[in-house]
Amino acid sequence: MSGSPPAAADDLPAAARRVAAAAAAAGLAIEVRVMPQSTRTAQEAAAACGCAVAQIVKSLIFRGAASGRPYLLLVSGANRVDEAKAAARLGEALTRPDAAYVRETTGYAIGGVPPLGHAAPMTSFIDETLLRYDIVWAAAGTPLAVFSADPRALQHAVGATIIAV
Ligand code: 5CA
Repeated sequence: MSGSPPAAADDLPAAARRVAAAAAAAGLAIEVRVMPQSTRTAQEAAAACGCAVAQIVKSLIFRGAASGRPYLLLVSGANRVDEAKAAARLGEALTRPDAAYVRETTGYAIGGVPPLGHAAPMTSFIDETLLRYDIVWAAAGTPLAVFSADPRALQHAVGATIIAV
């Protein structure tokens, strides 16, 4: 694995500290790594982490078309969400929100949105293909920060329902 050694908690950006605290509160022990190169996209994160793109957890926010409420979909970096299929599973049509909505509902900017530690809890789902891996990597609050986890432990910590995307 490339990248910097784990940063001491005090050295982490505030957003990354929020993610680490939320993970700890949910019983998930993580070490946040602040990488020297961008992890803004799944491809960049895979290159920085030295893993397959499929092992990158994209934390995608969708907006319920009727309810206006946010949904979190944790999706493998190798997969795209079939919105019609997801809508059928979630029980309402979905729209792709703008960056402001993502920041409002999660508390993080796009490119750093983590799978947990959001401004408010939201209904969450996880792509079943992520569960095939021993280790997956997710954003830790900033476009340079990541953490690794056992996908099953991450699923439990988030309280995500397993779906096929
Ligand atoms: N740090 C990486 C790897 S974990 C990461 O956050 N990847 S991501 O896929 O979860 O976040 C990028 C996603 O944000 C894109 O896939 C896209 O769905 C969304 N996005 C990018 N730009 C915009 C935008 N302008 N408005 C709304 N959503 C956007």
